[in-house]
Parts: sequence; C-alpha cells; structure tokens
Amino acid sequence: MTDMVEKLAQAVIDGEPEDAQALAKEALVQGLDPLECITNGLTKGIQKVGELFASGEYYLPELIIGADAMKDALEILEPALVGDQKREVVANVVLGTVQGDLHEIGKTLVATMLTANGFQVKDIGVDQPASAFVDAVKETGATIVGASALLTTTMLQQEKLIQALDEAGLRENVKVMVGGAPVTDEFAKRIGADGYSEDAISAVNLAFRLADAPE
Ligand code: B1M
Repeated sequence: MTDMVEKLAQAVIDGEPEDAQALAKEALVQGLDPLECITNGLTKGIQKVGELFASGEYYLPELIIGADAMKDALEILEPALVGDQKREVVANVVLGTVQGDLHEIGKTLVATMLTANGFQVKDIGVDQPASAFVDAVKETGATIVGASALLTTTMLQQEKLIQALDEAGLRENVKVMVGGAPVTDEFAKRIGADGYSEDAISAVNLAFRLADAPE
C-alpha cells in the first residue's frame, strides 16, 4: 500500500474531512488509481472506524465524522472513475438503500461503478420503501433493481422489495441484486434475489451477468 493510500485511510479513522479531501486531490495529481485509493484507503479506514465503534472505543459522533471524511474524499475520487459515457447503455438500473437504513456510501459507490461501466442508473437514495423502488422501475423501465442494506434489521426489507415487485407484476421482467455488509449469498438465495455481490467491483460483474451482456 502506498503512503498516500495509508494516509487516506488514516484521515477517515481520525475523522478529518478536510485532510481527506486534500489527500484525495493530491492522490489524483500524483496519478494514483482512484479505485485503489477508495478500496485500499478510504474503505479500509471506514471499516476500522466501524470496528472501533463496535468495540465501544468510538461513539456516534466519530462514526458520523469518519463517514463525512470518506464522503468528502469520494467527491474528488468518484468523478475520476467515470469511464467512457459514449458507449451504448448496457441496461437500466434502479438502485437504492432500503427503508429504515441511512447508509449511503456503499450504495453510491456501486452506482458510480455501474455508471462508469455503461449502465444507466437511477439512484433513488436512502431509506426507500419497496414502493419507491417499484415506482422507479415503472418510470424508467429498468431491468435490474439493486438494493443495499447495512443493518441486520433492514436487510429484511430486501425480501419485502422482491415481494412488492412480484405483487406489482414486475418480477418476471426485473432482476434483483442485493448487497451490503450483513448480506450474504445464502441470504440472497433464501429471499429469492437473482444475485448478491460483496463489493462494488463484483456488483458490476454481477450486473453484466444479469443483463446478459458481455463485460
Ligand atoms: Co452505521 N452501522 N449505523 N453508520 N456504519 C454499521 C453498518 C455497523 C456494522 C457498525 C458497527 O457496529 N460495527 C452497525 C450495524 C450493526 C448491525 O446491524 N449488525 C451500524 C450501526 C449500529 C448504526 C446505527 C444503528 C448507530 C446508532 O445510531 N447507534 C445507525 C443506524 C442509522 C440507520 O441507518 N437507520 C448508524 C449510522 C451510521 C452513520 C449515519 C453515522 C454512518 C453512515 C453515513 C452515510 O452513509 N452517509 C455509518 C457508518 C459510516 C457505518 C460504517 C462504519 C461504515 C459503512 C460504510 O459506509 N462502509 C459501518 C461499519 C461497516 O460496514 N464495517 C456501520 C463503506 C462502504 C464502501 O462499504 O457500505 O459495506 P459498504 O458497501 C460495500 C459493500 O457492502 C457492497 O459494495 C460496497 C462498496 O464496496 N455493497 C453492495 C453495498 N451495497 C451494495 C448493493 C449491491 C451490491 C453490493 O447491489 C445492489
């Protein structure tokens, strides 16, 4: 890991949004790979914040400021991920974080990576009820729906979403992909999702498979 990538992780752990943003700018000037900065820098940092929170060393304010540091750095790094926008749209995707869940960073990263790889993404945001996903599918004609959940309590909403798509008569035309820290492949299969992925990179591979398109 480069010095810069380690510093990015540390800025998130220390909860220093300004430093994180300045380091992200510097990393791009130095020609570092933005994806490497995100996956081995910022994400490692926020995972450490989560561990410190779980062990009682950090409290909610540290969790919030750590997330702010990550988001501010992502503001700089994510645009650098966006690829060739001129390519044909691979598929339309509706993506959101489920009801009761405010975690947005991972969902937004998945949206950015999908967009960078030619998918047209409607990001409906966080804390979204199943009906909002259904409405967005009707509005966009999306063939893939992605639901993110970061809490063991909210992952059950992913199952509700599948039921809602079914009730709306849309399930046959729409593939459902799920993700988020507590979600597993086994859980995804149990609730009848079409696929699970553990990070943003594998989410792109999964979406290509679900769209039945060449990567
Ligand atoms: Co929260 N939080 N949080 N939190 N938070 C966790 C999830 C937790 C594991 C921390 C811990 O205790 N160790 C814990 C959940 C425990 C559990 O349910 N088992 C927790 C808790 C308890 C809470 C609160 C209840 C705390 C409280 O209020 N007492 C509260 C709940 C609020 C709510 O949602 N209703 C809360 C609040 C928050 C903040 C708002 C302060 C903040 C989020 C800020 C924001 O998003 N704007 C926050 C944060 C930052 C975290 C941790 C530390 C980091 C999450 C994150 O952004 N990770 C998290 C600990 C952890 O995850 N290790 C934690 C970085 C991101 C890049 O990764 O989101 O996993 P991730 O996304 C990955 C993959 O999961 C995957 O790809 C992404 C990119 O690689 N992926 C998908 C995600 N979605 C996908 C969808 C796909 C495919 C892949 O297809 C559709």
